[in-house]
Amino acid sequence: MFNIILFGPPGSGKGTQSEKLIAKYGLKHLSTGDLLRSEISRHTPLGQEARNFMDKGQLVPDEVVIAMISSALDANIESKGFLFDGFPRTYDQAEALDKLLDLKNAPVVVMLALNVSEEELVKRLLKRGETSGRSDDTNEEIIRARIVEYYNKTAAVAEYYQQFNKVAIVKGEGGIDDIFKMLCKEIDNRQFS
Ligand code: B4P
Repeated sequence: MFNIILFGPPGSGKGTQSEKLIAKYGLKHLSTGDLLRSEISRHTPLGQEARNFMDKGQLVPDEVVIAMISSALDANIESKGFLFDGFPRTYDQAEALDKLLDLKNAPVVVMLALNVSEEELVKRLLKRGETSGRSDDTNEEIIRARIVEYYNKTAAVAEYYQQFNKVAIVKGEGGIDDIFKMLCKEIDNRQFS
């Protein structure tokens, strides 16, 4: 089993690149953003709680997302490996993920970190907001709040994996296929080394 984390600020292309990576490597895609939006659309109590945070551009509490990931891992025990998209987003989530994966004897192989400038992020998310119907993508103030959350709480996750020498930084601006090729190169270097 091999596990990959796709990391980066909101709008850096995690969702976009995840689709291509899971198709190539046959991994199970676990996006906490998608899981939370599915809870919201099904009007579950968890979804209602999550929505209050997401609509303000804030992170959903750790215990909620960690429990969600834990059950998703248990439900996909036969998987060849996981692509974590948008998780972990805090230091505590990173520690919790390591513990969960230790139990399965299946560590994270690499954290792929997409690097994109703030102005490009805002531009992309406002553009997506024109068609996505996502309430957190239509208001520039909320988008900037998400980016601030990222720098305050999420950027530290890269430091966590850096101590194990597992971070690969990839430029997330340019053509989608060119970025995909750079991500694949980083994975292949580790998978077969
Ligand atoms: P997410 O669903 O994870 O989404 P995201 O960060 O907004 O976007 P992503 O980086 O996936 O962008 P995409 O590829 O789609 O999070 C939403 C919210 O959920 C968070 O704010 C938080 O409240 C909550 N949440 C999720 N996980 C959580 C956790 N672990 N803990 C706590 N809370 C959590 O790309 C964006 C746009 O850019 C797209 O329109 C795409 O077409 C475009 N694009 C992509 N690559 C491009 C390129 N190379 N050039 C030009 N455009 C590009």
